[in-house]
Amino acid sequence: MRINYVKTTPFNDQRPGTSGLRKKTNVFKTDNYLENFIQSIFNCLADKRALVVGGDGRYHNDKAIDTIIRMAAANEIDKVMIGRGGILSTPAASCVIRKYGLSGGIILSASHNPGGPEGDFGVKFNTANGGPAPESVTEAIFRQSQRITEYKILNMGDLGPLDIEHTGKSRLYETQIEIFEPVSDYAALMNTLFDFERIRLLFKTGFLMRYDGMNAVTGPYAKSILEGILGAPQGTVVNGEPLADFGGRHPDPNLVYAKELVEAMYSPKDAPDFGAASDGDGDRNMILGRGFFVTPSDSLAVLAANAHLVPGYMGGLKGVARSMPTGKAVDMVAAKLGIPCYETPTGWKFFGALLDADLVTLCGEESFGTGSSHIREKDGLWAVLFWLNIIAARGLGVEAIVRDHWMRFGRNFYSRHDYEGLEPSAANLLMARLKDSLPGLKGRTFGAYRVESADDFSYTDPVDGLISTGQGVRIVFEDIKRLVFRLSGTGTNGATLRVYLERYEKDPGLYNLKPEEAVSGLASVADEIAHIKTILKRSAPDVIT
Ligand code: VG1
Ligand code: CO
Repeated sequence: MRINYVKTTPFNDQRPGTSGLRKKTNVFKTDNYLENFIQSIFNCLADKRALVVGGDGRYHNDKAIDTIIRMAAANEIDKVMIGRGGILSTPAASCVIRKYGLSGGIILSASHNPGGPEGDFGVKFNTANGGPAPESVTEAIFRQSQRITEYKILNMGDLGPLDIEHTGKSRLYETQIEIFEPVSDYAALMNTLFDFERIRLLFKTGFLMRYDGMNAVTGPYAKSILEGILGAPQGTVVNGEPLADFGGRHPDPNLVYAKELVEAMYSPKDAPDFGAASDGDGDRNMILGRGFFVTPSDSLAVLAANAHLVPGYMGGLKGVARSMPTGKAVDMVAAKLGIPCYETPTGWKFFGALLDADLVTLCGEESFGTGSSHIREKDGLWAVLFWLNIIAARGLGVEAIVRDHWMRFGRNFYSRHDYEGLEPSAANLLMARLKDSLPGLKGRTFGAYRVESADDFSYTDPVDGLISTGQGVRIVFEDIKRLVFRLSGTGTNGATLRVYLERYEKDPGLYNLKPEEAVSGLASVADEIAHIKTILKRSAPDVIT
């Protein structure tokens, strides 16, 4: 075995977005593309003690992992831990980094984006706190990627790829290799947070659940924890096998892409009591009751309001945080609990700083992401177990818990409209014009809606004082109604405009409105203010969640 020094040409498109570097799989397969980015990460590593590597099992996962291991050995990383079979969910990676005090981790996933040769691939780099690298680090990696000329990789001679299918320790060149069981540490952590005994009793009484793994990474985790440890009936977990093409699914747990689960939960006969799904890399969650959908913004609020029933959170919450576009339901809970509520830009790294400083305990995003101080990533299965714990402790179903929540706090109707595959020039034009119009909006009235404030969100991190500007346009109307506009940082097909609509009501007579009915007035105002239809030449959003 010897080290090859391979010439590479720098790339200009390796700036990681909201959630790592995400590109079409074909781009990652072009010569030196992955290698260039990985070497850039290694060039920025001050601490080369130990890394964890794993992914969501999507197409190209195995090849990329083999490349990364050989590059890690050539770059003199002391130790590399690899999830058996190359499988590791994003939350489990965060758990392992923290538990074993590693220098960081490399997670291969494009999250909820489809996989396969025509789909997407991605690389995320997490630091020693277990969370996504902060901007200072990702920018340094990006600068490296633009100027490096060479990468180092171990030449295995005739040995072929390293066997990662069996757990155990070995040595590769000077690097210690440990293949570990990807579920164990994560399951042990969950056991410290939730009342597993109580959840076991719930399943014993015949409580029926359906968990859709979407043929992505969480299948093995859910099977082991739900069916194995907690005694849910066999078959509770469906689509539980991680597949390279996710079984042709779009592994995004929402009402559109988790259609099978939604149909089962809304079936007039024999719908299970509780339904849930996660995304490609396991950090997102969707929560359903029988014939009932819980918006992610409501879910965060319900978890906060019921946290005292869950062992890991019984001591109380330090504070809560939500991303700016996320509905304000959790704000109402924080006010009642008398704890701070932080509003951050989109992306988990901002929560990481608050969690590290012990300012918050729970946090969440409208995009089906919820998490807590237990790790530094959002955590799909954790949210599902949290819900199970609440259901078991309260003896109420999902719908009853949410309706009771609305009676106490009011209802935040919420909807997100996505316009996908846009010409970037059109999307940028819309945002630019919208920003230009902001100063004139205050005090103006659109139908029944009077603008209270309008700004381009900028965030000052309370911990390090760093300022992030241009984080989305928010237009606040009287009586807690809001519109938010921002461009996606994770799409790989042209640009995506996200319009977030929120309307708060505290009249129980209105609680049965359908969310789309409730926000239809706001949707018209959004078009009037941002000229969506004319600038984008679209008559309706592509996806509503
Ligand atoms: C989307 C979501 C955002 C989330 C990000 C990463 O970003 O809106 O809330 O943090 O994905 O999630 P954007 O920029 O496309 O809106 V994941 O599950 O990819 O780690
Ligand atoms: Co994800």
